[in-house]
Amino acid sequence: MDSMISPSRQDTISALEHLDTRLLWLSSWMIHNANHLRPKRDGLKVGGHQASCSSITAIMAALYFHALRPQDKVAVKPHAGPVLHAIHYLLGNQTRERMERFRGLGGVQSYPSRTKDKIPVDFSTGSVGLGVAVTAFSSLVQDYLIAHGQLREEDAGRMIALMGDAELDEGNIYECLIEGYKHDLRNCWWIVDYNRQSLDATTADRMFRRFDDIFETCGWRVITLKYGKMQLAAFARPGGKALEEWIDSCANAEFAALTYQGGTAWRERLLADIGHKPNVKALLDSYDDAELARLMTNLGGHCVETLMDAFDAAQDDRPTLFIAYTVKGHGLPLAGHKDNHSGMMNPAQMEQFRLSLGIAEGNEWEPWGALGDNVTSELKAFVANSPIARTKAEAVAPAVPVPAIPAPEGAEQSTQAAFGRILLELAKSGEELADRIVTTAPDVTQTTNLGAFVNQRGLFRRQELADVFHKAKIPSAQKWAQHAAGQHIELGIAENNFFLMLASLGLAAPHFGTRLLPVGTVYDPFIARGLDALNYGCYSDSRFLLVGTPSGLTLAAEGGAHQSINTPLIGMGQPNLTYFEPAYADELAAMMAFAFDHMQQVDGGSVYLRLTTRAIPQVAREDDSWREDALKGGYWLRRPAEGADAAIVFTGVVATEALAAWEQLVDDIPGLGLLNVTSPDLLHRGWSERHAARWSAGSPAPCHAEALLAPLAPGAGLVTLIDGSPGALSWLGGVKGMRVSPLGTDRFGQTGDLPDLYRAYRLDSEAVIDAAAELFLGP
Ligand SMILES: Cc1ncc(C[n+]2csc(CCOP(=O)(O)OP(=O)(O)O)c2C)c(N)n1
Ligand SMILES: [Mg+2]
Repeated sequence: MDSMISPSRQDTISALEHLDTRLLWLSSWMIHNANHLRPKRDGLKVGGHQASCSSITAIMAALYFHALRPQDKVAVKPHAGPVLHAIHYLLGNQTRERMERFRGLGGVQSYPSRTKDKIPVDFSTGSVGLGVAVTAFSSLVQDYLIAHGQLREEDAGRMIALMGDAELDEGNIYECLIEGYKHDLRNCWWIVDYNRQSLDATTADRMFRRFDDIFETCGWRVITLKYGKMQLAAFARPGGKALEEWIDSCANAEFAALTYQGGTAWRERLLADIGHKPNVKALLDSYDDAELARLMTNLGGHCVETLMDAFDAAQDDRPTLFIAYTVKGHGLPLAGHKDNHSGMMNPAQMEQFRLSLGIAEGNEWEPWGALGDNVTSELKAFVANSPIARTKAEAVAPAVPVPAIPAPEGAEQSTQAAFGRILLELAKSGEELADRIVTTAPDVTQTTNLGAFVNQRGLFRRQELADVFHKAKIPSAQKWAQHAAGQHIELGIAENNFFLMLASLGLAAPHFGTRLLPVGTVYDPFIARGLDALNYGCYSDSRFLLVGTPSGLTLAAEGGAHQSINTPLIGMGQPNLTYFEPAYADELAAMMAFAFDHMQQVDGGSVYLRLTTRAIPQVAREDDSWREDALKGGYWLRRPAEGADAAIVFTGVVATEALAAWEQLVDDIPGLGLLNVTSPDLLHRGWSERHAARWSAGSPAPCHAEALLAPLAPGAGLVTLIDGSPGALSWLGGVKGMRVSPLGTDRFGQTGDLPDLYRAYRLDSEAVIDAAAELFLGP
């Protein structure tokens, strides 16, 4: 039990109002300092969004210092980052030094960042829309953990998004709403800072009420906070009804413009429009110009009392959308101007603002500057006793042991089929790892070979759903029963949802202190559809195994729209994601064991496997010596002779063509090597890190690419071959100054069978032989 006596309602309101003002001041000052006071070295704009902060300070004061419980998690709209830091400054979690370095190296980040900021950030935000939708998926993850006995129901928190109204234009919001409804979403609040301004302009009036309809259709409760208490009091007075009707019918742009113009303009306009109605003039006359401006902008989202009551009244677990009406730039001279998104107070305006708050020069960073001893100590106590102050730091979840993963047997195998078999064997094993695997796919479970795992482990759903086909005894290879113990989360065909689901699952360890090992499959070309969400997950340092399959031109008959070309470059270019492309099933098994371990390492990350449905002859191994090098990015399938003049370098499924070409060429090019690059990504990273280390860490060791290429003669020739962008391998020539003839796909493919396509797009052994001839004999 809390020994503290709860503050009275009036004391709470008064404390929250003070905190609202502190947050407004500190966020404005942080941005002002970075733009106007801190010396500039590069002539570039620093930026920051005072207007975006100002419209949400009351909402954040009421949420953080009143409604939020220690187990709740919040995504803060990107441009309110400074408000979040100001909150943690008041809580004692943020330093003045870092706030002084807002948007500078090592300082407060522009947008809340889980990994780069030093304060607790539950969800990164930045790319609008994603930070909102991710809260719904995290709520689903929470339900999954409860159903699997990894989290107690009483520890369930609310997943909350504080969002800008323009985020409601992002398609990923609606994809997420639909998925949320299917999965019976709960414990989720989205609070819209409904300032009716985006970056460019004021937002469309026509959307009024439409959002309510859309969300209610998807099972949400919608609570609109349009008026503040001061407005409600005015509406209750004689003439007030007319004023309320006028506000309700006022267009967004008109309201914004009048807000910017201030009290005199409000009076003129109101008198002209409704001054003739009974009691209106007397009502307006009872406010001076400044009060009238305050009254007209006393919207629900600026009234801490209204916000507090609304939050207090929504204590069940229904997903709830709060539409909190606000003014962008509230309380600042920027208020209402349509261009205020990047607008900033000039030094004179900032000075005026400081004076209006009674903050002495030199005291700008004081957390409680100008409040007086009594108020300061009351506020300090209020903040210290707010539930958020009891939030614990994220725990480090215990690691799940990774067992040996044997390679599936078979003389001919595709990597995709091998993937399915490895998961099936894991599903049948009693390994703890298998219990922590959660699979997911955007409506491609069967075609990406997750089916066998799902048959074993079932689909996850909070409420049991029988498999109708199974019950009716209709033969089907796939069991589709859904229950709380299931381990596959089936998603509709929306790749953005898929990547956000993976991001949320992969954050289970830091968010909930217990590990999940998410495995998601997607058709390789459609990674592009969810690329920003993939990047979002990686930026948040979420940990998952992404399987892109089938991939490349090798998909053959399905044609150019389904054949992925540039995904190797995506895999190479994406930080926090290690890309592997196995040729053989035993490589895949090694990579999956690596992945499950890497996903749990402190300095680990996520892994991307690019697979294919083409079965190829497997190679006989003399020993396991290939394995270590394969996990570093490449190994010699046929070792070159010392001083050899050439090597064939390949990645993935075209191993067969590379091997055939090697067999034909080896007599003519003595000592010819055959290099299997299992991860262009790791090889390239190692190479660039080695160069960077030269400047930072003394004498760096040779990288793996250098070590691999060391036996070749200086100036040797390399023929590179990949079913994807040739750029994924052609850079290898730069490692030791070798000539390269790069083969790969650099045009959209078309339908056809493999011999035709490999011939037309130059992926067959003939192409390798021709390229080798060109290297040595000239064109
Ligand atoms: C995906 C994406 N597109 C564009 C932007 C650039 N951008 C930043 S804020 C913004 C509009 C924000 O408006 P709103 O969400 O209403 O926020 P507020 O008015 O509270 O600042 C845009 C377009 C972005 N951050 N992310
Ligand atoms: Mg807005």
